[in-house]
Amino acid sequence: MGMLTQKQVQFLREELQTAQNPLFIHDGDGDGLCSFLLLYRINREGKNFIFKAAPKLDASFLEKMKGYHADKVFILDIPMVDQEFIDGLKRPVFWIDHHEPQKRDNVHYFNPRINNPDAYIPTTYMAYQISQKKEDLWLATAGCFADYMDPDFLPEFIERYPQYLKKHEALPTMIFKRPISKLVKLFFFLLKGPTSEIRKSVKVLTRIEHPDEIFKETTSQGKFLHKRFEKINAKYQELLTLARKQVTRSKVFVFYYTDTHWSFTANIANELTALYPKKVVIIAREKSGEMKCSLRAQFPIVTALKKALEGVEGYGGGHPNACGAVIKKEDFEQFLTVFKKELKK
Ligand SMILES: [Mn+2]
Repeated sequence: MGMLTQKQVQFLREELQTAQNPLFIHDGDGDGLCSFLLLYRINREGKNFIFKAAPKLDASFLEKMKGYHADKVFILDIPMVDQEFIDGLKRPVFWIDHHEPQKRDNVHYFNPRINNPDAYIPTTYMAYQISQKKEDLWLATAGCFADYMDPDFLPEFIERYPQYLKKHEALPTMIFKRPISKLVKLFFFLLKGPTSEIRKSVKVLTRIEHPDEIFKETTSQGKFLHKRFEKINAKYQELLTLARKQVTRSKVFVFYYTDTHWSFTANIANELTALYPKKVVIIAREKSGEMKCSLRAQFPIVTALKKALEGVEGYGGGHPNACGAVIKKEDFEQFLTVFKKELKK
């Protein structure tokens, strides 16, 4: 299947155990955050750095890393890391990821796609293989759902937390329509906003033992997170409602997005795709004469995208069902016309 082998799990567990002050550099999304929380909660040692400039971690971040005085560095859910960055750390580096496999030296690299190109194993899944702390099952489930994976331990989650999910259903239904959807969004939304608030939220998250602390406000630290979540979620729901009002009968739904402060594009695109499974959802934002687009569907679209990009000034690509593209503003209408035609083929 492509998950970590027992030997790899053992190796990583030992490396964590013997670390005095590990630094966890993780992606700024639900999978990245849950991976960090799972690994941190094994020994409660070390610090985290949220990497928001995805996809590439390069040498420009080295200076910042020095301040952490880490003895080992764990890189989680980050697609690309420059060789210069790895070498510049001058520390043992452990890199766990599940994007396109990369070739680098001087790093312990774990990626399920090396041996199985079709494997879809979020970083959280591997982090939970390492942690195996039953009390953190809720973090493992939320992180896998955040990256759109239906993990094999889900029946156990349903048994332990029926108030969040009563039964197994289609993935989009569980992620967007059941109470667990709030738990999944939590790990995205708490990473938005001012850095000081993000840092505080993550610190509090490391100490939460049960999701009810948050959603039923059974502890003061849970209540703090819930308040902050509700504030951000209100902005998200407002945007989602606005988007839904603009849906037409067309196969392609383009939502023009302007707000730059709260970056909800990926979440909005995912949720709209779940709500309108037969449509292609394009979230488009204009920036310096170009349309920056995030495209999603529950069916393959990348071939139609590539064809539609041929006749215009622009570029793009990605996964079969989820792509990104940048198109010159003047060419955008023409791009859409060709894209719609290509989708019918
Ligand atoms: Mn991921």
